[in-house]
Amino acid sequence: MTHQLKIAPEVRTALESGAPVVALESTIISHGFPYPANLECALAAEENARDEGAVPATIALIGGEICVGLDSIGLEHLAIVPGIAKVSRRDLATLVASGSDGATTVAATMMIAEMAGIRVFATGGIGGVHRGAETSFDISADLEELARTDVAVVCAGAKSVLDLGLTLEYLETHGVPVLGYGTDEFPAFYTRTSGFGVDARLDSAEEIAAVLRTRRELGISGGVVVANPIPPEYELAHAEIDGVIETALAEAAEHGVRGKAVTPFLLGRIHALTGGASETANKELVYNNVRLAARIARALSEGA
Ligand code: PSU
Ligand code: MN
Repeated sequence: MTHQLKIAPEVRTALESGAPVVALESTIISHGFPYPANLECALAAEENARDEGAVPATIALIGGEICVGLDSIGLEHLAIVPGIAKVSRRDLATLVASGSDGATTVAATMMIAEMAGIRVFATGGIGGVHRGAETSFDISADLEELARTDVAVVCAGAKSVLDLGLTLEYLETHGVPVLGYGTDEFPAFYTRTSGFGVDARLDSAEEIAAVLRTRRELGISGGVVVANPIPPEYELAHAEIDGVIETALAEAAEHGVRGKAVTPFLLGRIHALTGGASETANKELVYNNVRLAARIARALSEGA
């Protein structure tokens, strides 16, 4: 399988020697932020991984090649070129076969990380069950991937554009643990709280690594959500962000936005409506997640 992956030399060396590696996704670059904030975030996310002693491996398709670890030219390409395809599980083979570029979602990044042997992945927020899913059937493929693929995803919870209660129910049904890092509550991306609980609270990277190791020893497959709240100094006010999210959802409904376009549309509107406040929060929570993911990867590597 791995012969089909283009693994960057630094990532390959780290994986071969059991050194810590953190996977990073690329939909966040091509569809999660406007340029140049997207490039700044992608470069700084990699720096944060290095500062914590892990090798970053940003995952994307470039010309149909599945890249695990990108150089700055690859990152710039994803940040600048308009219209790069958003790649989830269903799209992967089609885009590889046609030699296309693609920005990988949490789902596709998890698949590729597992193929490469990377166990820890940091992102901003996961996809989930959308509000109104009982009629739209809009449930992110990220959740199904978490059910089946053996990678831990460090995130700041999920945005309340989603139905967080139903998202957590879905994860429970599929046996995906939601571990709160230093929190009893599932965070809602821009805010540290959501009113929903996590399955277990763990206060150190070592304890999280111990859960991942134990799952492997017990032969339990599938993903794990590590929910890491945004640092308090960057948290937005509930009242402010809730209103913006309602407006973005109403606009999506008004414009008849459907399918894979929904999440990028909502993210774009939230950024536009908050005039940059959410952009800073979004970047900082990503860096915070990358640093925790790096510490978990280090703890796994030290205990291996
Ligand atoms: N949520 C965010 N930021 C993001 C995404 C989700 O707060 O950038 C991206 C991730 O790549 C995620 C994808 O995997 O959107 C989910 O898309 P969908 O809802 O179409 O499954
Ligand atoms: Mn969807």
